[in-house]
Amino acid sequence: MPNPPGGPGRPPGGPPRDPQRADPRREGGVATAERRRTARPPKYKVLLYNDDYTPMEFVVLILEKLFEKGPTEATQIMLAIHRTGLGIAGVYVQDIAETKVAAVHAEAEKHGYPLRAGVEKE
Ligand code: TYC
Repeated sequence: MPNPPGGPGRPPGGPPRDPQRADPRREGGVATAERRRTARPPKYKVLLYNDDYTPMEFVVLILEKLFEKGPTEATQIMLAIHRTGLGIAGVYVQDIAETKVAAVHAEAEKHGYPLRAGVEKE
């Protein structure tokens, strides 16, 4: 169901809230009653680093298979890494991000390529 007018979580009836304050989630955490019960877990960027030896096609394949990118986006990310030195392959909770890094290294080592990945807190 869509949110009622005036913001989510408001009981029906009563005066409309000041529209500037319609959504307490935008107020810096004042409305305790409407705050999330569970904090969102911190997210981690998985970074891929450029090197001179890993083939471009292999990096595109890694981005498609391990990071669920389509061919166009995978190619754009790979080229950005090639030009700038690093790029973001995806953003995940910590244990997933670390598992992705290990999978990149395992796959690269299997093929004898020096491709490296790492995580960085968002
Ligand atoms: N620089 C590599 C080449 O010219 C391609 C490459 C792109 C390597 C991205 C790693 O993360 C990387 N073959």
